[in-house]
Amino acid sequence: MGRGVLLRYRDFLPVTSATPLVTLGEGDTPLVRSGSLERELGCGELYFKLEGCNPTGSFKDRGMVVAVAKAVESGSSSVICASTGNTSASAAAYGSRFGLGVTVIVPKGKIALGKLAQAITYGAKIITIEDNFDQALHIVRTLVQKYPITLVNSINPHRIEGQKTAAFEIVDDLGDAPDYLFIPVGNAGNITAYWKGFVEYRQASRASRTPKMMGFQAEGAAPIVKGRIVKKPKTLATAIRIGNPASWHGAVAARDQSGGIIDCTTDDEILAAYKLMASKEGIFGEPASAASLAGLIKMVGQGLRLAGKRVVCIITGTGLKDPQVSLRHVEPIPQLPADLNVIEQTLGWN
Ligand code: AN7
Repeated sequence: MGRGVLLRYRDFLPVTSATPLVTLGEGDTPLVRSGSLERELGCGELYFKLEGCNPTGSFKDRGMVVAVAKAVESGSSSVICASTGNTSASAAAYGSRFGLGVTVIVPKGKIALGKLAQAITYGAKIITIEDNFDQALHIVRTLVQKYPITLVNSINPHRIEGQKTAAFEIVDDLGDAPDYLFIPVGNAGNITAYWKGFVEYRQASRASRTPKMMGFQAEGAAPIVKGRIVKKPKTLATAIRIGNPASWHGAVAARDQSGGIIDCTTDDEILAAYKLMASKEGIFGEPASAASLAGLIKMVGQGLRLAGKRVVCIITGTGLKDPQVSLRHVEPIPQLPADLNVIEQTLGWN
């Protein structure tokens, strides 16, 4: 507990005697069994993996700790990333922890408030651009050609290495791989990483099988589903507002090798799952995270039979990151004087 992924899974990671084993306590996140949705959806067993419990509130910390440790090991003094928000928060945190300079480039107005607050407070140098994530990543790729600075987006293979540890944890917790894994897809690094983790654990005989990988994009940002780049991606799930995923091929390989699918859900389906997960299970994930549950609901609606099956939904980030989505979609909240009678009347309790 609290050892961090570098120490816990060092045998499966690019850890050498020169790698600093620093941690903020990432990994070891809860795998929580569903209280009610499992029955409603007819799953044998349904679990949520709460990646929002990582130190900066998203799964990015698993990969960032490895990428930043390797950057330090190689003598780098600064890192850079493009981000829809969570990668920048994580890079800023681990960069400050390891004493590195951090620069982040994010799309203006399209990153959730909590994520921006994190990057600011951790002390990163922040640039916003009047364009989307894909363009920010293009700029970052160009900058690292010109300056001695380490790129820590998931095209850095150390990020994928760290993120695959979430698959290890699921197998360690369940005793084997699940039948199905539902996961949001944006830049597609995470689905690529999970698949790598499940395959490596099977090869190491820690698991007897691998799950079907069920990836879900947002309908307005679904390049892999459509088979072409989306120039102007649109979705309220800003974390996955990505039109040209860097790990496109990794996602397709995960889908095809596992016998899974990559599909999309509408923003309305994402919002419904976002509310359902909170109101029925007590789990507050961010909108992008709800794409996994929205995808599961969609598949069950289309006739996927999950009786007797073990299903895991990855909840990639905490809902606290993006309170504005919640507040925008709420009924008006009564504002009353501090008067017991009026409050009782409004509650309908008298
Ligand atoms: C909560 O932070 O791309 O498919 O720049 O923040 O591995 O990209 C975030 C992605 C899912 C999609 N859920 O994962 C970024 C960024 C949440 C996320 C994804 C993201 P990938």
